[in-house]
Amino acid sequence: MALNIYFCGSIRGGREDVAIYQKIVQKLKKFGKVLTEHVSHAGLSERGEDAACEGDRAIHDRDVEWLQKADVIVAEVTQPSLGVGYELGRAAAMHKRILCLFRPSSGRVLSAMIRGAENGSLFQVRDYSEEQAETIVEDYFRMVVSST
Ligand code: 6IA
Repeated sequence: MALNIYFCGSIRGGREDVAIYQKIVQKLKKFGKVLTEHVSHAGLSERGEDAACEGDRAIHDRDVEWLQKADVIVAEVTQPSLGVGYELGRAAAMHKRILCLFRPSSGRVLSAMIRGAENGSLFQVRDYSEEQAETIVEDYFRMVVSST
């Protein structure tokens, strides 16, 4: 059975990394159904001029339902986002399998609440460079598939 994959990336936190989100989501689709492909859509702006007419409560409730349904959560955490941090906290409380991807080349330092949640098993954090994005996803999912 195909894995349900929940991809997290910044929306209102800023869309600077959307091209990388796209690259990651394309790769994730090889390993399962990506429930949140819209997060990687270039047309989705942080201000929402592309007119999402659903309210914030509907977005929140649907996303929490998808988190519950997800087998694996993959989050690009370089661009700080309250929503992504919240999703990761909820997912960790649900004992989901989580992979966080961070690019040190951004010059940022990852939140201790994400870096410090790494436990070598369900919650993993990988530093990567843009060129490594696809390989890192591939290596991770090979490990997940072989352990399930
Ligand atoms: O705080 P942020 O907006 O950066 O949170 C981004 C995260 O929250 C993403 O990983 C999404 O899964 C979730 N999220 C936030 N906003 C939305 C949304 N529409 N649709 C789906 N998931 C969302 C917001 C559109 C709005 C800009 C008009």
